[in-house]
Parts: sequence; structure tokens; C-alpha cells
Amino acid sequence: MHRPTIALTIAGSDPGGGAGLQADLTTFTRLGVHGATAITAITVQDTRNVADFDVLPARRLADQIEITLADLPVAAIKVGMLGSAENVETVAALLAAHPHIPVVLDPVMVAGGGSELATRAVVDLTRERLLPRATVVTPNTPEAARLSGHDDASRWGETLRALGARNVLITGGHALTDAEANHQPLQPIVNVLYREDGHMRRFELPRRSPSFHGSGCTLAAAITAFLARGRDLEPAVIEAQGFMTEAIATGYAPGRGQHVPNRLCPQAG
Ligand code: PXL
Repeated sequence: MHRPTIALTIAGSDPGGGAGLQADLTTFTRLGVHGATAITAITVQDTRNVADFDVLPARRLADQIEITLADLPVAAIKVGMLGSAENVETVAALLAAHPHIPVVLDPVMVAGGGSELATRAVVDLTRERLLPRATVVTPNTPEAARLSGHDDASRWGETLRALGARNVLITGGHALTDAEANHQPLQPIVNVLYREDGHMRRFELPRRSPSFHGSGCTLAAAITAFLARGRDLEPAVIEAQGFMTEAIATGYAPGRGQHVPNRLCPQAG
């Protein structure tokens, strides 16, 4: 019997299918990985704005993760929007009980359209309790500034590693400011990997649209899928970025707002 590789995403739902849980699941599937899901929050949003969200009680989140980990051989876990301090604590405790599973931590704070998805308590607890458990943390630049507590971009990688993250990938694919968006040609997406051996590596991906929705989720999910398939961290990041380059080049606007990366048919690794 064929047994596919399995990854678990712990994330919020985006009804439009662009970001969050839906982005993770479509990415896992496209990359040949069976996706298990634990829902943290239900957002009400379209491709322009987040109108509202409800957070699941921590006990119900724990139930989903426990029942899944007890049943399925999960090879990697992605953590996205958590929604409450209680959910951060719950996930930290459960991950501590499964120390051998690689964890990709996408510290979701702001939606592609600019709405806040995390309170200060969520950010603080993510820093204290989840960073030290992450195989890799994948903040965009505003998230890196908030997590590290300072605005010196040249030190974010070092600070986040000192706070316990083994590897840090600072991503540049989030929406541009109006000033940046008006600058032609569009600046490339720059991602910087700070590795656990202290070395740094910079990657550039072509940018196609000033505002993407779900690009951070998609990249982190692709890294998770490649880790689940047994890649080491840096090859996983490189292959995930290859997937992203295709997904961005063929990205589309499914509704009246932002573009989403095309996870349907890029060349998959
Ligand atoms: O892209 C960050 C993100 C993560 N998770 C959920 C989201 C978003 C952005 O909108 O809705 C559920």
C-alpha cells in the first residue's frame, strides 16, 4: 500500500482560499504531501480585507492536534495564525511533547490586506514559547521587527536566533507600501536565510504584483512539505522558493482584490 508523506498545518481558515489553512492544504497537495489540519480560528475575509475572526477554544485546538498526532505519522508541522495566547500555550505544550517533528513557524501577525491577526500577548508568547521550538521561523519584515523588538534589519536574524530559533528565513513577499508599489520596475522579492551554523544566504525572486495574499503561507507550507519529504532545511527552502517563483509568475486574482500565488499547476518538485 502506498503511504504518502504527511504534514500537519495548525492554522486559521480563509474562506476565499487564498491564505491560511486553505493555502497550506493546496500547497501540501500540489507537492505530493497528505495534509492534516488543526483549525485555530475562522476568519471572515475577502481578497481585500479581513472583516472579523473567531478563535477556537484552546481545548478544541488541542483535541484536533492530539487526535491527529496519535493516529497519523506526521513528518512535519507548520504553525500559522494562532489567534489567542491560550492557543500559543497549547501548541507550545503539544510541540514539546513531540520534539522530533520539524516545525515551520510562520508568525502570522498581519493579513495581506493590512489587518491585525495577532494581539501583543500572542506576539510575546510566540517569541517566548514557540521560537525556541522552531526548526525555522519565517517572518516577513514587519513580523521580524515585532518579534525581535527592534527596527535594525541587519540584526533581525541574529536576534531571532539568539531568542532560540534554529534557522530564520526573513521573507519579502508581503504587500508593498503604496510608495514601493509605485516604483517601477517593481523591486524583487528578497528572502534572507540565517542558518544555524551562523551563515547567511540571500535569495531574490521576481515580483509580479505589488500585493499578494497568501504568499507567506504558501512559502512556509512548501518548506514544510519538503521537510516532511526528508529534505534538509536549506534544500527545502531552495525548492520551496522554486515552487513560489512559478506560483507567483502564474498568480491570479480570484476575486476583486489581491492576487494569490498559483498553487494549482506550477512545476512541482
Ligand atoms: O497570510 C497570513 C494569513 C494567515 N492565516 C490566515 C490569514 C492570513 C492572511 O489573511 O487569513 C487565516
